[in-house]
Amino acid sequence: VDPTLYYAPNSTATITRVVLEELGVPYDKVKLDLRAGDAKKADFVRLNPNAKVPLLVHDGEPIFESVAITIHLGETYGVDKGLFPPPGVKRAAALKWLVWTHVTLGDGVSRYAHAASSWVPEEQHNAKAAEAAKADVERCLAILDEALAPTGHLVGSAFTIVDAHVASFVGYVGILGFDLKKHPALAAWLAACEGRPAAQRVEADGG
Ligand SMILES: N[C@@H](CCC(=O)N[C@@H](CS)C(=O)NCC(=O)O)C(=O)O
Repeated sequence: VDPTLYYAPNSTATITRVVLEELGVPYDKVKLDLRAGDAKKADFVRLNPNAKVPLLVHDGEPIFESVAITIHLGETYGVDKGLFPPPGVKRAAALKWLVWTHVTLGDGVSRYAHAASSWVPEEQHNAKAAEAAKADVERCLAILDEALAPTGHLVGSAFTIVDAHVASFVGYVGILGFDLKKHPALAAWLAACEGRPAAQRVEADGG
């Protein structure tokens, strides 16, 4: 079945799995064991020189970066279904939130994770850097909460795969220890996205 998704459970590729499920696109899955170094094996690196998941191969074209994959899937399968906006200003709003999530929110999250999280060796931790990163992430969460307050969605007033993608990322921010409950619109939106059948199917299948 085309496309083929290379993924690892509970990784950035989980975002792509949720998006594929929301769109109802049939796809083949290739599961990699990151701890066993599967992403660094020659056959995979030929397809993705970054040695990371997700990777989507569609019609022979290897596509890396989860945002690029979501945009491609949205354009290809989402517009007719009303799950991704057609070209125009609503499309721009979709791109804005997808890019913001990985570039602006993602920068703070990444700095926080490197400075304070259990998946980086403790001797590399840095309390001051963690504090600064935490403040940046908190600011981003407040921005997201304010954006969600009017309609409960990021683009227009109905659910799109932009909600699915960004919520999947924000769920991970919660796992890092940020208190999402103090942002009421964000918390309600996250619970709604996580409760959707597509997200539940991915969760039941290991993430
Ligand atoms: N910016 C990339 C990030 C992808 C990424 O960092 N993937 C991690 C897993 S969450 C990975 O595959 N790491 C390779 C490894 O641990 O061997 C995206 O959004 O697709």
